[in-house]
Amino acid sequence: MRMLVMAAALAMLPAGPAIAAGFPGCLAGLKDSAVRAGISPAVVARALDTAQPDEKVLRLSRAQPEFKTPIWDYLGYLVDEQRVGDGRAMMARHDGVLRAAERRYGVNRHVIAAVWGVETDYGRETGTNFLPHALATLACLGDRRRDFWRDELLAALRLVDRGDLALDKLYGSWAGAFGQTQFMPSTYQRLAVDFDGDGRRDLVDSVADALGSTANYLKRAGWRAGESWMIEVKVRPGYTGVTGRKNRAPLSTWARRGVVRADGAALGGGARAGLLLPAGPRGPGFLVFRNFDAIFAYNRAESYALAISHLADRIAGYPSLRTPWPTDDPGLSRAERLDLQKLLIREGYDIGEADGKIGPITRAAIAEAEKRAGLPPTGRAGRKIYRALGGG
Ligand SMILES: [Ca+2]
Repeated sequence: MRMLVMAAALAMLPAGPAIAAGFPGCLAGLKDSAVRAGISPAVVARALDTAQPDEKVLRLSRAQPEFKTPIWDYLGYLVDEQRVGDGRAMMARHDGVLRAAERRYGVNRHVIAAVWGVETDYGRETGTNFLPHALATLACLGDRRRDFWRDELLAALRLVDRGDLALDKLYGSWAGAFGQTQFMPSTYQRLAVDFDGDGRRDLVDSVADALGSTANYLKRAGWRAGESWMIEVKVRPGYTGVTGRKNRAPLSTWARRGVVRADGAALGGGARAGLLLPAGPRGPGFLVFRNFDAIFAYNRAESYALAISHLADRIAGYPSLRTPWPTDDPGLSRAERLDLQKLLIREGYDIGEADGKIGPITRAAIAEAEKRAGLPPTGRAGRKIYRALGGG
């Protein structure tokens, strides 16, 4: 753990004068290509004249995950009661828009809302990096895919040039995803729609445009109207049969393989699904349909698609997973993570201000607290250390 923290600290050192020295020339080249691509010189100048290499962006682009997050931590954080409740409130507030998007694109409105909730907490956390500078940094100094970043930079500037957005709206993640549902600029260029009809595609400030565009994205990714995305199932203990999103079979075949619905209802029919067992046969199982793949396309991680799928179900009023995760140390909600940080501060750990974000500093403190409590030092924000410190 400590070794990894040190490795992360080393990676925080500046790129070095030798590498950064190439930046002005590269930036000039980017500006030339933008103008040659037809973007107005005034927009290019305003976007890039003051660009400097962004060390934070480079650091994040090079960061290696310190450990694999257990699926129950990931879902505990992304599908907590707060996000479910907020999702229901936001669905009520934007009912007309969500129903209109569902009608136009055939995509279930709870899934649209769940993408919004997972991507930016319903528009609350859209990112603070100025995209032209972040993307120029990656296009000039990134370790890989410099052409990809250059193209995303040009796509972002084109959105400003054609009047969809003002330049000062281009704030997002270090990797260029932005707006209420975190589109990459090239995706925005291709798939964003003007769903409120004001003539601009504004996925930053128009909830209607963002939700309509998200529905359009899912439809283009192969969403089929009226079909399911996921159902929770159970397999026999010790199941070693077929799994995998792409290994689809009719539900009747899964029933023959001993798979049963977690809610006890009968499993049958010709709809085709793949079986996911993210924590092995003892944990919750999921039969996932073609629509799950459309959600997967949004961020290309099965855990991510599971979070969206489950959050959509929860917002729609379905219960939590029926099978518990096979662990004696489940994950925490966001409120509990914040509370855990306050408890660590009370214990004297210097982790800065409690913000609910579990970074390397909080994880190091958790590992120390675990040792003191006689627990194995995992550095995870789990229920055991939370209870040991008096939480819950
Ligand atoms: Ca609009």
